[in-house]
Amino acid sequence: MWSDPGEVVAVDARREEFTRSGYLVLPEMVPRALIDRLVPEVDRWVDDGLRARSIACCTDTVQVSAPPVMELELPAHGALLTHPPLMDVLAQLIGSSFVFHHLHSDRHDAGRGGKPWHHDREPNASADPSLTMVHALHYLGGLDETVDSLVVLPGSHHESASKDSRTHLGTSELPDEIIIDRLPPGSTVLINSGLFHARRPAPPVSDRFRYFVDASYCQTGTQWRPAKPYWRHMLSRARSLGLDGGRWPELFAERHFTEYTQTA
Ligand SMILES: O=C(O)CCC(=O)C(=O)O
Repeated sequence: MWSDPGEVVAVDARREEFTRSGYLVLPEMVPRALIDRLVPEVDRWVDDGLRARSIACCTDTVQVSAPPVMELELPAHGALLTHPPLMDVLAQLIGSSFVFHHLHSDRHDAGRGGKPWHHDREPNASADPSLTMVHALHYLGGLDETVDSLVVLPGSHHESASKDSRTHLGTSELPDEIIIDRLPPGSTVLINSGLFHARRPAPPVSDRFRYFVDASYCQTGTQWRPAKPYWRHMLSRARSLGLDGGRWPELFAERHFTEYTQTA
């Protein structure tokens, strides 16, 4: 297949930058028409208690089966999960063989408080640090001074550190951090899941909602720890809904996961 040499150089540069810094900002990755379908789905997810039920299915000590509805069964969420431009960037960054890990959807109210410094990388069976897990953080309404910002610590994904090794720092300012607080609607920040990041609260002066959806994907080549006890059901529904569009044969394959174990 013919490739434009300029495009090859741009892709290489993007991959190198992502490997070095651990993040990549993709302004307006999500088109307006999809945002307009996603926002009412997020409202329903939160207001009808579906989000709370799905969390309870993961945290209750007596584990019930799957929740009545999962995020990926909401049609626009399913479309976002495999949005073709997003899939193409992921393939450029981590290669074309990757598996879906989880999808979360939420609506943040002003004054809810931030989320302390942490990373989200899950362990894999071979403890292979060279295999990459990526989180796509989607800001449906964008980011500005009225809502909480995202802060990242470039390069921190190269450390071997537990998820919560900086949690005691809260959302405080750290040397060399980058603040991401101005993004147009529909922007996505791709992070290496091992990158330390935090949600830093904005002053509670606005009542604007912050619409936030995140999806994560793992490079194949080992078995990853699943995020939810009903992970098999989740992958099976994604397959039966045909979310991969016939393009991504590994995306919902069970063989890339270990058994589920509950974390503390
Ligand atoms: O809300 C954000 O901008 C980041 C959220 C976050 O850190 C997470 O979901 O792990």
